[in-house]
Amino acid sequence: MRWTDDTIAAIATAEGPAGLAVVRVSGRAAIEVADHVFRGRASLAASPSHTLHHGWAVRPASGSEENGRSRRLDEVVVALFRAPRSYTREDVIELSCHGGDRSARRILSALLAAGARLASPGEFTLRAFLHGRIDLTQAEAVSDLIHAATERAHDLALSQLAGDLGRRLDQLVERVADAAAEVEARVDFAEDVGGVEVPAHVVAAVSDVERELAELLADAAYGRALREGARVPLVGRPNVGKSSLFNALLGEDRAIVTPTPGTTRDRVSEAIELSGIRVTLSDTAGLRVALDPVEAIGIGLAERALDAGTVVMWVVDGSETLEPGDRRIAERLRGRRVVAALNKSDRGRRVQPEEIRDVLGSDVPVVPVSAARGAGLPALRAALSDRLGARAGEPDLPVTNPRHAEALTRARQALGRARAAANAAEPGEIVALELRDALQTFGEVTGRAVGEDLLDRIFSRFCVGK
Ligand SMILES: Nc1nc2c(ncn2[C@@H]2O[C@H](COP(=O)(O)OP(=O)(O)O)[C@@H](O)[C@H]2O)c(=O)[nH]1
Ligand SMILES: [Mg+2]
Repeated sequence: MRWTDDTIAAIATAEGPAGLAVVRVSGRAAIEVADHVFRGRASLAASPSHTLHHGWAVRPASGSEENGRSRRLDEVVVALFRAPRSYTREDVIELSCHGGDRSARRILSALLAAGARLASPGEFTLRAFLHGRIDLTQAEAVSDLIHAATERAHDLALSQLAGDLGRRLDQLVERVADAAAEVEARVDFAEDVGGVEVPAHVVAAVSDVERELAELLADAAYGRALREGARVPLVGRPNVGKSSLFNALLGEDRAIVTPTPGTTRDRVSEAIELSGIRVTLSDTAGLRVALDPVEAIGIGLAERALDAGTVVMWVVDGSETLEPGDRRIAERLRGRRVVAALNKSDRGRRVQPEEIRDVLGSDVPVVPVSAARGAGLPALRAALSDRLGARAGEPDLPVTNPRHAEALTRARQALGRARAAANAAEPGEIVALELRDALQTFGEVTGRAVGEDLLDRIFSRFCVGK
């Protein structure tokens, strides 16, 4: 994807029956191209910016057509935005037509015939970024906003879209840039300023920024779970009550429950919301040696779900003593984030939480529940949400994107190296180099220092028309 100012067009709305659809055009010739397909009272070229025009979209008659008449495509309202006061900062036209599959497609095809090029995914937003209207975090927020699965995720995307993260990073960048400038000045004018030693206030400023970055990153895992959702497979021996618990958590009878072991042969997945996170629970076939080929397929799926899981819910029949089968499963769960449910608490308890913790580690929450009676479910939900990193209240969560978290972690490491070098009285050049490295890394987040490759990767995940 190169930086061009040619004219792009795309359908901005989802397909299917709907009240309206919107076709968007942006670029140098946007108004001219739109005038080719629009018939209203006045030409768009002669109209002022930020005006609406009612009329018809048409496919103009080609020279070879017999009656020489243009063909109506739909009744439309056209919004005209002249550069630079537009989404992309270029001339932009938005044609609102009727929804459904035909209108927008025929209008788009007429616009392409009139000289526009079909936009790549995210290309409108890419142009907004390249023209400096928004930074890269804001551009990425557009995509997060569209894909937000919960209200909490939506709120976070809105805050990022409004530039909250970008502004916070700009403040940190300014302080690091000041520190770097001061260290470099001392290197350049060592004689005038009395030595190249890095002054204490510069070291203090660097460690302040490090601390703020650590705070930003502290909840990055929760932020990521909010942005991307989490997958939680329920695993355990056959007949311990995985399907029953899955149903109880969903509050509806979705999965098949039978007293015969091995009946859940498919994975069944459903999403619930926990602390603003979309949590996809999946009921799985019991992990054991398969008795028949169909069940074997189910077990294969369970093993795959285990690999993809963010947190695993291990279901044990707590009314019976642990079996070798339970211990074998525990072996496989070692090192993963686990929540253990001691099910069938209505039949008494013969498994102690310590037995579970002895196998899986002392930090594993063990919650007695009864899927049949619905007992213990709030505690189980709370343990799961805690395991997903959720915090109570409305924590400040600016970092939701793993790309940002990864780059900010590198920036923090570079600052740590700069501070260590300064404390070890290493040459100022070394300290300055690390500070510049940190600045470069901040630039990857805000988009001030990004290459085409990264932009391609980011924007290719967008919808076309956005
Ligand atoms: N008493 C009691 N029985 C349960 C409970 N949960 C599940 N069961 C029973 O245990 C059997 C197996 O349950 P199911 O959910 O199919 O287990 P799965 O094989 O692990 O999916 C069924 O007969 C359920 O009714 C519970 O909390 N208490
Ligand atoms: Mg089952």
